[in-house]
Amino acid sequence: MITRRAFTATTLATLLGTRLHAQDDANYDEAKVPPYTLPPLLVDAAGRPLRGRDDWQARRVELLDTFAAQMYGRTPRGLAACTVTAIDAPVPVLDGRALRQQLRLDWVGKASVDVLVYRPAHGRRVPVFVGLNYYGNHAVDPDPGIVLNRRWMRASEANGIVQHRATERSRGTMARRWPVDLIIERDCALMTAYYGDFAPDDPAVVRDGIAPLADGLQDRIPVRERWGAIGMWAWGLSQMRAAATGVPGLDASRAIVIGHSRLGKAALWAGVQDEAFAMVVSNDSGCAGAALSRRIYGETIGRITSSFPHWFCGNAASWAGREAEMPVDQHQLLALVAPRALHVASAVDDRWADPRGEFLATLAADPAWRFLGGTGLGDVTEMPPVDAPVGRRVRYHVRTGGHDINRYDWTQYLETAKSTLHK
Ligand code: GTR
Repeated sequence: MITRRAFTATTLATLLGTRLHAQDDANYDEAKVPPYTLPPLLVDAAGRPLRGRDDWQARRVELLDTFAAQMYGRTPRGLAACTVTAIDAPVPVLDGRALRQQLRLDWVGKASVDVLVYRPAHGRRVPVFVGLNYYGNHAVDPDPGIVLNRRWMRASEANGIVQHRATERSRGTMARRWPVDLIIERDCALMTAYYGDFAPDDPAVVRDGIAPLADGLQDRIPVRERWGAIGMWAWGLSQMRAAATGVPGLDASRAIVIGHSRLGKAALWAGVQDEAFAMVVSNDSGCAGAALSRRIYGETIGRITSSFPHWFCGNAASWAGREAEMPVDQHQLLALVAPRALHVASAVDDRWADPRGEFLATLAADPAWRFLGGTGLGDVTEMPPVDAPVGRRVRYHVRTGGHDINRYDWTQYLETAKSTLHK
């Protein structure tokens, strides 16, 4: 017999013989968000108020350590550096306004990653967006000169993936997410690589990227604190930033790490660990990204760690259903970007990623910018309406539409880059 309490949406669906989409069976009711108290931002682990920059630096180290041990895993020390070689000479594109070039990051005999670079043809050094892509560099633009990535990919009919491999039909299929013309027009550059080159996104194949580089370096890291795919993608983003140093026309001191969704989580984790990133962009990163875990709205720690165990360290799953007891929440991750520039964005229909939870985390992180003597969100206290970005060194917008990254989002990121990084 089904009691009233056990009568959930899932049982209803089972009785009706229908299958619910996994994301339908989640809390989307603001009235059901439990009362919660966020871990305070400007106190140390013992609860003492921070007094100045030195205290913040010490607290920063503690917070990074907690996020590593409990969520993303520890980035192994001593990972080998790569060699960077040019696959081709710069090719003029966009009617000569830009140059397109491909580089190879090589850990000889162990791993390699192809990086696609677009930069303004004028050659002066400009800020560079560093971001991973989902279906290979060849999906970013239909240009037949871009190397077709033949590595393992997640199944996707729309992206021309056949038996987990890209085909000629895959070219340009993700172009709408990469408005190269706009990036160039706003005097910025782009560096992108296929995320699966660093860590293929499936537990069965996740080791087929750079994971073997960590062999022998993790003996002193407790098994449950060892990194997962988000950690590897984040490390990859830092490797790309480092490679930007040697590329003409790219200003590696003004590198912006950017990512959408799971790659937004990776961009945040890269941006907080690697302070050489001058700006951090989280696009619809949601649970374990910019959204507060304690709200239990949309995706939860329990859901994400059971669907995607390979993204996290072993300890992460132990917080399933115990969000209120977690030693940290995501506002503290965002705060680790301070005093650098941060842009967090949501999409109003992307309820799975909890847009309000992303805004509230940004608002709760903002005191870190003020504490360090800068201006983050400014006088913002309420979530803005759709398509009305707010903030200064910390900016936030919620866009019309669903889970995606589009030209509107990029327009906002380019604006943040212009107001915070352009000389
Ligand atoms: C979903 C996942 C989200 C987000 C998203 C994506 O299935 O639950 O956390 O990462 O995938 O990456 O598009």
